[in-house]
Amino acid sequence: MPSLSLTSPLCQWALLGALALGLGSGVPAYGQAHVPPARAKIFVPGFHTYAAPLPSLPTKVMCIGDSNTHGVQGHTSYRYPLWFQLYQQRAVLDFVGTRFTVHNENGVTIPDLNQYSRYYTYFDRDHQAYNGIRSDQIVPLLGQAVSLTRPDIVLLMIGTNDIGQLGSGGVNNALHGIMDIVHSIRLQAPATTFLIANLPPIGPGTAFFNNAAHINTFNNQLPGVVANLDDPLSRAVFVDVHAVLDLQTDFLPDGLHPNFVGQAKVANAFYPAVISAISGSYRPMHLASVQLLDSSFESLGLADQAHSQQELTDWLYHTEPNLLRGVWNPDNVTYPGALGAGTPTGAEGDEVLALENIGGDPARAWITQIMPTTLERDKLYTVSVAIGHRAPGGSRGFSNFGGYEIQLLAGNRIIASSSNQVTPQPGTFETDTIVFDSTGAHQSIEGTALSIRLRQTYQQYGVGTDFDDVRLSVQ
Ligand SMILES: [Ca+2]
Ligand SMILES: [Ca+2]
Ligand SMILES: [Ca+2]
Repeated sequence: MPSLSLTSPLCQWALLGALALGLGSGVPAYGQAHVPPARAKIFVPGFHTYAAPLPSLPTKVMCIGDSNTHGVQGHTSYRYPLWFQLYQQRAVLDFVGTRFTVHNENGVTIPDLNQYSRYYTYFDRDHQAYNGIRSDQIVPLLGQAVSLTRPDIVLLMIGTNDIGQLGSGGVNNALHGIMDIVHSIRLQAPATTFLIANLPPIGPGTAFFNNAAHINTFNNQLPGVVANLDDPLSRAVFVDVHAVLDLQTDFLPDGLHPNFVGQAKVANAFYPAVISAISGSYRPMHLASVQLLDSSFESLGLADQAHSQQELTDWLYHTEPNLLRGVWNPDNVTYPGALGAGTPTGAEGDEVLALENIGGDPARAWITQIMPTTLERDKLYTVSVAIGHRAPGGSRGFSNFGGYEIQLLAGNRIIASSSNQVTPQPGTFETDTIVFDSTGAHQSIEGTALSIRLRQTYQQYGVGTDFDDVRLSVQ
């Protein structure tokens, strides 16, 4: 591929554009901005989500769970010893989450600072854990936190409250809850590595002790569930914390929460898996070829004017109540040329993706395709998508243009995007293109899975946008 020198007209364009956008000296965090000759648009990778220069990107770690992650009775949970263990190894980490305290129990809102003397120093207190919570209850609480932080690694230890509250039924509840947690996180952070722990034993001292035997049933089944969740592009790895804990020595008097010693043992169990997730063996795999499936939304084979909300197998959906998403086969009032199996002007085939706003904010709604290919250095990635603007009077309605955003992600990071850069004439599709030049791409995104996301952006009731002919080329 041709390389750009700093003095080339294209590169000057890029720098001017970056300044005009208020991005200062705008050194791209992940690779070089590249301006396609045909259309002078500027892409400064990383600035969509990370405003500050990031010379060394930290790996983002989200600890998710119940009180044994939240911290109770003046204890911090395993997060504290794990943080310092990793810190000593000079791991560049950011614990992430929207919560940052231990549980308020009997008026105790902070850990015992005699035992946890570095709590208010450089310990990163951010987490996503909730005292007393079951796996099914935490699923709806994760969406915003994950979309804000897009963790690279999730540490997950949950199910004790499922089993404590629900007895034998808690086993399946927790196993399914863990699957739901993983799936819901992947919708927004498709290349996250999951380190999933089994459950500590339960001793006398808690009402949960009646159900203690079910912990073993759960723990026996969990490795199989984790193996099924494992994916080359989003690893799921089993972590055995049960084996390292001793009910006699490692628990608070309630028999439920590991004590200072037990927390360190839990941290020890997670530690090698976190190191592997950061450094190599659990990172998402490299795969060879680019492939985009159902890229023209033709898989349902709909008749003229038919609309279906059936989810497409090859796309992942993250929807909000106000977004009506489906596939339809437009009529030729909406798009001239679309009669029967005719192709709308600027589209491909006779069916298109339809994202329609039925009442408000669809900003967090999108559909995603994760591709079986990973980001490599010194390549030029080009994504193009045909965007459709419906002419009024057609069979489907929603003819006020709904706007759009196209995003290209590497791992969980947006490396290029375009929002409403083209406005097609009513009754036509116009193609928008985004480009990412991976020359000098930061090593933290090299080898991460590529994915493409499509969104509808305008928030008024009654607007709609059609999408078609999604393409990715690598040169
Ligand atoms: Ca943090
Ligand atoms: Ca199509
Ligand atoms: Ca048609």
